Amino acid sequence: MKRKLFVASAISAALTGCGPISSALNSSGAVRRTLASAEGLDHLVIGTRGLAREYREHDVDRHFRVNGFATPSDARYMDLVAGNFVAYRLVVDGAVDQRRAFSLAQLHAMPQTTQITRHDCVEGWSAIGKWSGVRLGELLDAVGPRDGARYVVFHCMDNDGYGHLYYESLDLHQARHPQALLALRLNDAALDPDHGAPVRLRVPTQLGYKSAKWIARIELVGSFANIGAGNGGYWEDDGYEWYAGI
Ligand SMILES: Nc1nc2c(c(=O)[nH]1)N[C@H]1C(S)=C(S)[C@@H](COP(=O)(O)O)O[C@H]1N2
Ligand SMILES: [Mo]
Repeated sequence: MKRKLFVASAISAALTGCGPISSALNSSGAVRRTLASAEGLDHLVIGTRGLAREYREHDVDRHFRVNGFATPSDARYMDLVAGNFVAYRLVVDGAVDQRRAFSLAQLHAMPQTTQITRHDCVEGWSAIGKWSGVRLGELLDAVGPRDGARYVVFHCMDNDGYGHLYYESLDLHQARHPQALLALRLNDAALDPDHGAPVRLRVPTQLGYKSAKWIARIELVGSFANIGAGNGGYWEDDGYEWYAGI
């Protein structure tokens, strides 16, 4: 996995124009066009545009491992759990035509998709789960990204115990990947608190830390420079790669 990440950065470094080879070639229009689309090409080579493998029912790990920060235990979250998340609203705002606050019922009323995919944690373990919910692209269509929107930021309800909230981000291209899912269900049951209830992200084409649990708010932005420490995610702020394609 480390090697893949290294290869990914090596390719993007090669394509974003460092070094003498690229400067020698820079005068060519074709190369300039290639450089301009380096981000897209990088996805193509590494696989964000490809589909993650989908498995069969009997491959599903019925006891899906729990990992990451502790399940929120503050009064707000406990009240939501006690009330079966009826009071929950998924706020989607920022650079959108129409700010929305979706109830769980509204999310369930949108077209649902199911995927049986493998979750790969950077720590070296994997688990196969059956996830159902709303394609992130569907939600984006409902709010209408405005010109200038580039990233989709997921603000979560948990924190590291030192006051830093968990958050993650995808670019709009990754967010429209057909397997980028706002999961409401895991293994034929409503998502449970430990796995990120009521709404979590599932991005099977990227490492596990991208799949944000306990999402409270989705914010569209032109840049994530002013969010957290500015690197696009909690673990990214600690040195992890923002691009976590596998
Ligand atoms: N909000 C939030 N999302 C998170 C995390 C976290 O600590 N907080 N951990 C991430 C990591 S590193 C992994 S491997 C998965 C674990 O998901 P699981 O508990 O359903 O296995 O959630 C990801 N999403
Ligand atoms: Mo992870």
